[in-house]
Amino acid sequence: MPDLDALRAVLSRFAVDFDDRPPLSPFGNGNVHATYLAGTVPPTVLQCVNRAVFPDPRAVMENVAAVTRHLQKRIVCDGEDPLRGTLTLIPDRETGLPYVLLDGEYYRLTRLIPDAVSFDVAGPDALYRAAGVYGRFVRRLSDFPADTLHEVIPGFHDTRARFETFLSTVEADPFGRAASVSDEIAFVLAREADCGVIVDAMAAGDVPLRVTHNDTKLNNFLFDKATGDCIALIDLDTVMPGSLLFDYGDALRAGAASASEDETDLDRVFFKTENVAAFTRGFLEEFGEKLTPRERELLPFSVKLITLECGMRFLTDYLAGDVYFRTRYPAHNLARARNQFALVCSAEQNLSAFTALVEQA
Ligand code: GN1
Ligand code: MG
Repeated sequence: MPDLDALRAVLSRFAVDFDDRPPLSPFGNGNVHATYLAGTVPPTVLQCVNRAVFPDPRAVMENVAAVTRHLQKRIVCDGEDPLRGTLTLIPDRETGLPYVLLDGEYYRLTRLIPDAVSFDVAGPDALYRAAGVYGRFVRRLSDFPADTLHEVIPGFHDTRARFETFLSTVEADPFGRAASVSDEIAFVLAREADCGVIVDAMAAGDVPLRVTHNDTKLNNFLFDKATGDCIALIDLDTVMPGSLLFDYGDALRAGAASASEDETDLDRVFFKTENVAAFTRGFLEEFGEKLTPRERELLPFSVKLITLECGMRFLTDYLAGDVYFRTRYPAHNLARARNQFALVCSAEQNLSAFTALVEQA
C-alpha cells in the first residue's frame, strides 16, 4: 500500500480544492479496497482499487461512472437530491477521467455523503427502509443499456462455477489446510445440488437478466444519521447484468443476521425472521409487480444460496492462503466461513417461514 505522502500526491491530482492540507485516515470496513477518509472541506473518500479482485480497474471505473450518471438523472426526475442518493465521482483534473492512474494503481475519489452511517447489524425498521432503496435502485437501472456494462468479475454469482473453483482448491490444497477443515468441506459438498438452481433458472429464461448491484450487504447501504432514513446503496463496483435474487438474498444474508459475519460465537448467528419480513415487505412494495413468477418463488431459497456461496468463497480463500478477502487475523476467512454456514443452517430451518413471508407480503 502507498504511504500517506504518496496518497497526498494522488489526492492533489483530482479536480477538487481542499481548503487546507487534507487529513487522511483509514475508513470503513470493506473487505476489498484500501479506503481513506480524505479532507474535511470538502470531505471525500479515496480508494485504491484492488487489482487482485478487479483485474481491469478501468472497466470498473467506466461502469461506476456510467451507472452513477444514469442514477443521478433518475434521482433528479424523482425530485430527490442526486448528491445524496448515489455516489458522485470526482474526475482527474487533467484527463477528466473518473480515476487517477499512478504507477499502475487506479485511485478514485468520491464525495463523502455527509451525516450518513452504515451498519453491520440492524433492526426491522432499517431493513424496511433499505428494501425501498434497493427496489428504487433496480427500478432506476431497469432502462440502463445493460450491454454497455463490462463484466468486471466474470461469473461473479455463478454459484456452480464457484463450487467448481472450491472443489479444485480443495484438491490442490496449496497450504495443506484441507484436512483440518474436513467438516466445513463436507458441509459444502452436501449442498452441491443447490448451487445450480438459480443459474439454471436464468439459463431457462425463467429468471430474467437485469442490471443488478451484486453486493447488497447491509453495510453498503447508507442511512441518515438524524432521521434513520435509508439514503443510498453504495459500493457500485459489481453493478453488472445478473439476477436480483442474489441481491435480495445478499441483503438478508447480512441485514437479517443476528450478528455480523465476523462473529465467532455461532450460537449467536441466525436469521431474524422479523428482519426478513421487513425487507421482504419493503422490497415487494417497491418492485413486487415486476417480478416473474419464478423469481418470486425463488426469493426464500436465494437467502440460503447466497449465504452458502459466500461461505464457500470464504472457505475457498482460506484454503488458497487468504489471497482475495482482506483479513485481520490468520484464520479470519475460516471464521467467516463457519459463521456463514451457521446462517445457512438457519435459512434451511426457516425456509417455510420465509416462503410464508413472501406469500403474505
Ligand atoms: C466483499 O466489498 P465488500 O466488502 O462490500 C465482496 C462481496 C462479499 C463480501 C463479504 C467484489 O464485499 O462479494 O459478499 O465481501 N465483494 C467482492 O463480506 O468480492
Ligand atoms: Mg462495501
